[in-house]
Amino acid sequence: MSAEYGANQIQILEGLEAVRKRPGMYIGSTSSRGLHHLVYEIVDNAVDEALGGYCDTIDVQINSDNSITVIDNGRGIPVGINEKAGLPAVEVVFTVLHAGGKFGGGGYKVSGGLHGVGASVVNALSEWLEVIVYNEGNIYKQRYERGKVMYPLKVVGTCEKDRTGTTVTFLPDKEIFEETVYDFDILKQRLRETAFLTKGLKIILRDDREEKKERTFHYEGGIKEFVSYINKSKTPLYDSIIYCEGKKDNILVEVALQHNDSYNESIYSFVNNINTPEGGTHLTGFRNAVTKTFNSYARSNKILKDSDPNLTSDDIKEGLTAIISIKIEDPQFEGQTKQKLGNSEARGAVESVVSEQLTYFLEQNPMVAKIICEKSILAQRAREAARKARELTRRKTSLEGGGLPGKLADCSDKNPENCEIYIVEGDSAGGSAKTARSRATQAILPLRGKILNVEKARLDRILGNEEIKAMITAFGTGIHEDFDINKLRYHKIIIMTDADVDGAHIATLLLTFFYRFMPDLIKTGHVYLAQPPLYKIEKNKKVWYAYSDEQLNNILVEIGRDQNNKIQRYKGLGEMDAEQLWETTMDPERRILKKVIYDESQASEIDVTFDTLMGDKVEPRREFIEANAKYVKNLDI
Ligand code: TTJ
Repeated sequence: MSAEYGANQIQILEGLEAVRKRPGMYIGSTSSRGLHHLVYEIVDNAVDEALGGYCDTIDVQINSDNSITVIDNGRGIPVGINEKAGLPAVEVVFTVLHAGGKFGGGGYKVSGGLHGVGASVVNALSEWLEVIVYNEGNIYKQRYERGKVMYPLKVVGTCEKDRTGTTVTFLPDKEIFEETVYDFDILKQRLRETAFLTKGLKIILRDDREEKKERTFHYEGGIKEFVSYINKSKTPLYDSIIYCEGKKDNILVEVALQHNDSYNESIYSFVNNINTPEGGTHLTGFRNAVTKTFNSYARSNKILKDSDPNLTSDDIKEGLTAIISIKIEDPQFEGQTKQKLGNSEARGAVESVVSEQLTYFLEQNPMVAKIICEKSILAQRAREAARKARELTRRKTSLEGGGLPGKLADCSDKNPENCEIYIVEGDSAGGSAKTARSRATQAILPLRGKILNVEKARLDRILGNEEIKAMITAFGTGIHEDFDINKLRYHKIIIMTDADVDGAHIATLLLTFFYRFMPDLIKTGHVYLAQPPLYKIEKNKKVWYAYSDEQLNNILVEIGRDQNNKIQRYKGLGEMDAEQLWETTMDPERRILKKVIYDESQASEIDVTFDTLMGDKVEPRREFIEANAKYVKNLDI
């Protein structure tokens, strides 16, 4: 053994020891995240082989002891001696830091991206790792423990000459990782994404622990299928998925897109299969191309008139689902988290490939082009209208007391803490409430009929709605990012609707509006539901009110059931005169208010609830109204 060999060995051991000492520096964390990262690190090496066109199947297995096996059918990591290290190349791959890519000889590397630290880091952080290479009819094997070579690479058997590939099995080190149990779903998510991004590649994920599971991801359509997958739970605006593919300056560009009927965008960008959540030059190129191409198409086809302003990228992105995937030899990642592509040549490459092919697609598919242009023009108008509406409400609220809605009967007290506003269903009940109220502290805002469902309308329509405008100006807080709780003009906002299904529905629509536009109003406990009585009971000139059937029964038991009882069932607020309304529902001394509460930990659940129940189906809506109590807490005042 030469002196040089010995020196190399020492270097190697020092290198891997450094990884074990400061694992976070190499894989980000030693939590579940880092644990799963080990798998991607190994799989990405096999994906590189697939990108080169030498491998079409990758098997990933979670073994019963939580070790992981990754099998590919590529050429196999070379077993020949690497001159510089004087060792088999495969041994260098697993024992020398940053050795990845040295044997690739060009090409786009998935491995080596963000945290692309290579197989040697996985080896250093594994209790043990075994690699098997099938090559030229021989089966080679080597084993490592915590990075240390257990024996020189050896031939352990023979195989068919056409059987080639690499198999790696490793057990993450419990001394390093806080978590050593693999999560099938986490791996599933990431491997599915990898399969979408590498068209034609078949990835099989198997779980051999107690609960046996297996999933295969294989997409001949690649990112086109990725887009349909994302849009599956939405409603696409047209059938085709627009696809652009090309190569420029040695950068491979792939883009797939389709619009759906929502108002949100779902755009994901990747560089060498690595997600770039902060975007970068490739995303800028995409945005430029899309904006330029749609504007010039819309102008030359007179969909946009000469006097119309240009569409912005935001207009075109409304309801857009898109995947931008590029392959580049030397990706430069920037930004705080190194998740933003910096290579300036990527901008031009994406822009030119997308402009050219999108232009061609639009010319070939005028129906689709028209749908997208029209959707974008609607978005443009909505944005303009929303801007105007927002400015209007902003201006109005800034004028103290001025510009209040005509329908509002304001209170005279100017201290918001003392003030309440009743949002009342219907003009007639509004009239009674105005007569009944205590002028100093109680304001009344009557709303006509059903209010707009904000889940089903675009911002401009919402802000153009008279009822909604009236509420925003009356409250004084503004909405969304302009919302300022300190400007709230009434510390109690009280929804007063009929005690029937329609009334409950109106209350729900109002709560939805508050939830979407001024959630802090609910979170800070300023929203209440008034409780009008259901029954009026009269006996011998005495009067009782019942707010539930149970209460009615209790009263009847107390006063005795006989013919002298006169029971009236209120079908709506309108059946009460002003005095009755005051006594039963508005007098702070006697009324019952329910405070609407907001459970932060249920936020996404509430989100889904509103989405589902503001739909067209009547039954679930009824159920929600009954279940409404979940979000509403009793509060007797
Ligand atoms: C490199 O260029 C010569 C032929 O072999 C190429 C290569 O490295 N192929 C390769 C590596 N295929 N598969 C791998 C690989 C697979 C796994 C599962 C893990 C690792 C570290 C590498």
